[in-house]
Amino acid sequence: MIRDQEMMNAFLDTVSSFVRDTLVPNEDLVAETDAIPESIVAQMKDMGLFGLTVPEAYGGLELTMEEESLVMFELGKTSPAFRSLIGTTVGIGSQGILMDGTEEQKQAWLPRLASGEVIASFALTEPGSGSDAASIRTAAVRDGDEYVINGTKRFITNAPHAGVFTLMARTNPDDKGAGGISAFIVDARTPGISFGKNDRKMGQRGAHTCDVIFEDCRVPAANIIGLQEGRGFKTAMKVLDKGRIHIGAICVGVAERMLNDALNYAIERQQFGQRIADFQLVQAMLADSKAELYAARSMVLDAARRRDLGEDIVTEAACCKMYASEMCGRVADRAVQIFGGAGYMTEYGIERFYRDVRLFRIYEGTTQIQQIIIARNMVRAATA
Ligand code: COS
Repeated sequence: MIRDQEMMNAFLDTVSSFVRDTLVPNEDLVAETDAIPESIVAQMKDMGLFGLTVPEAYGGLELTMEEESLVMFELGKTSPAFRSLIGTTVGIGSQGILMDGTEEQKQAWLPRLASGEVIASFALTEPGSGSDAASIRTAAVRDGDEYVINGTKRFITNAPHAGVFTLMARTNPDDKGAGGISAFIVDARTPGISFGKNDRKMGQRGAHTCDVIFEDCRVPAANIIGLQEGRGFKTAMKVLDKGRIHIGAICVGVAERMLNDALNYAIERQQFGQRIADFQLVQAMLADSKAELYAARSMVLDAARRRDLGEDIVTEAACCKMYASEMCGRVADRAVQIFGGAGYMTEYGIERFYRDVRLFRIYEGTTQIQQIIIARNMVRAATA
């Protein structure tokens, strides 16, 4: 759903110019220094990028899912590290508070998230719990008006920058599954929280992840999202459903960038006395990429529109995440192939994208987890 087409077009133009004029020229610097310059972070705040999904009542832009997807198509056309910086605040770090939080919890955090003053992070994954999210062991034990939290969270995106965590922890040790989990809002400055070293990753330099360790960390009982124990797993799943459409949209944006770079290279590059763009085997790679990109874009927009209408989109969100991230991987591979030897060389930039996009098939639920979600829902619907 697009609320005001004219305003949306103006905002998309602003994002598109920002990507072209500011972010793209800084891609190499970000990769070399493993950091996004402060001046760029400030511009992102000014543009409202941290508050894309926060309701206007709390100072955000309140984009619909369709609008958010269109913005991600644009923001995707540069190094994924830039999107990653706003990604957890716009998505998985804030949406639990928005979806299931009390009014007081929303008032306390959403305005500061929308302005970019505080970065939100989503702490679900643990050393022993990745795809099997219901098996988390981080424990939250009630003690008067507080919970005492102990455990380790792993690979937490933006943890080194976070001001607040949406933390999933087990409040009922007798329930080893999804029902024993609660979601907490945890101020990152709470005593008892420490951070591991930044992880060294395959790609996405400039985006940071690390372990977050909770040792006798005391969190007020008033910080359980929605003040209800045992609802945390469902909150996490709802947050991830939305996040998966968002990731699908980003994959479309990055794939468009890579395909565009490959097309320009194929037009410029001469071999056997002609430009390689005129060779049919190169054309096949361009055409397959274009068609798959179009399919992913259409899927994302369809799922986003359905979500805006209030439909159940669990299956569609998983389809988007699976198809768009796999498509993005294939486009990255073909782009490197079209660049040939240059595709393997750092200075041409395409090898960096090839490494950067590998993560999309893994985080927020691997391709295999999406397959399980899709097929389970099919079987359930057919046998209900
Ligand atoms: N929305 C709302 N509720 C949901 C839900 C969703 N999308 N998916 C599951 N639930 C509910 C179920 O209805 C069930 O509730 P009841 O017990 O009341 O029936 C409960 O949650 C448990 O669901 P389920 O039995 O399906 O859980 P599983 O342990 O089988 O796990 C998967 C389900 C595999 C889908 C889940 O663990 C998952 O998404 N894993 C990947 C995690 C991930 O993406 N990690 C990335 C880390 S963040 S970057």
